[in-house]
Amino acid sequence: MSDLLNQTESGGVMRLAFDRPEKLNAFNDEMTQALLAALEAAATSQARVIVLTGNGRGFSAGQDLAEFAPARAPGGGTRSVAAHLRAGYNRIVLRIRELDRPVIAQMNGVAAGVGLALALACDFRIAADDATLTLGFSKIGLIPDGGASLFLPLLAGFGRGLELAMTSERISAAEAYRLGLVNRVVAAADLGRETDAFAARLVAMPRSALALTKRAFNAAIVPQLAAWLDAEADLQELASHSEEHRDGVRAFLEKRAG
Ligand code: T3D
Repeated sequence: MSDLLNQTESGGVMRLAFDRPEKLNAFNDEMTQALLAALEAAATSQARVIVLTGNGRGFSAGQDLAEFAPARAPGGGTRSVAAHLRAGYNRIVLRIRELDRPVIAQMNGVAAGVGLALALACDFRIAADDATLTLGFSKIGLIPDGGASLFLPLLAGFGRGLELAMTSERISAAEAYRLGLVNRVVAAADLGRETDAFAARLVAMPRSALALTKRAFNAAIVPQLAAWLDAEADLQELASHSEEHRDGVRAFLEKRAG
């Protein structure tokens, strides 16, 4: 259990809330491992629906770039980005897809980087009308990871997906809905209530039918997910060795990012 992930359960719904609001719920290693452990425990829990959300004004701003930077600085260590992805985010994505019950991303605020990737890997996304989405990776010399290079074009189409990936344009919840990236957009004040109502509808459905439906969709649409996450991690490793990557992270931390 970690202070960075709040877990509650009621009415058959497990809610996991990222709790680093001052950093827009950017993932450090502690929060990543806490989420992974909670999702692993969810597989054998009584909960029939899992909700992921964030406390404060962010869903998640992705990888904590401050934690990331020292390890990538010249002489600052030998951290392999691919190994980091395989130990954390890739396992989380696989766990979300393999869970035999629906996982909903309740998008309360900005979702960026791998924070957005994890939301895209969920079964459903319900966004507050003031939430925003940005891939962000290209700004720091990276490629979309955490399965985003697969789920983004699946949901938004190849052309718009590629555009969002390459430009890192920050889009509104309404635009995300238009593109098919989120299932519904609700007034920010109603987000919790609307998510609860949707989750309750799922709880009332036959459990095995939902589990088998999810398995069928996975097998039909993302049968090679594990292999793709592995390949994506290798591409990210290549990207992470560039000067553009180091400069991009430095620019963000020095608040020079555009
Ligand atoms: O090894 C591996 O596994 C590699 C994997 C990488 C996966 C990734 O996720 S890479 C992408 C990482 N994320 C980003 O590049 C997004 C960075 N953040 C932003 O671009 C902006 O913060 C947002 C667009 C998300 C929100 O902008 P805004 O203006 O609403 O908020 P802000 O003022 O920028 O951020 C508020 C605070 O959160 C601020 O802290 P401060 O100055 O008040 O102390 C900011 O530094 C902090 N913050 C936001 N995002 C991150 C972060 N701190 C660390 N890491 C972050 N990603």
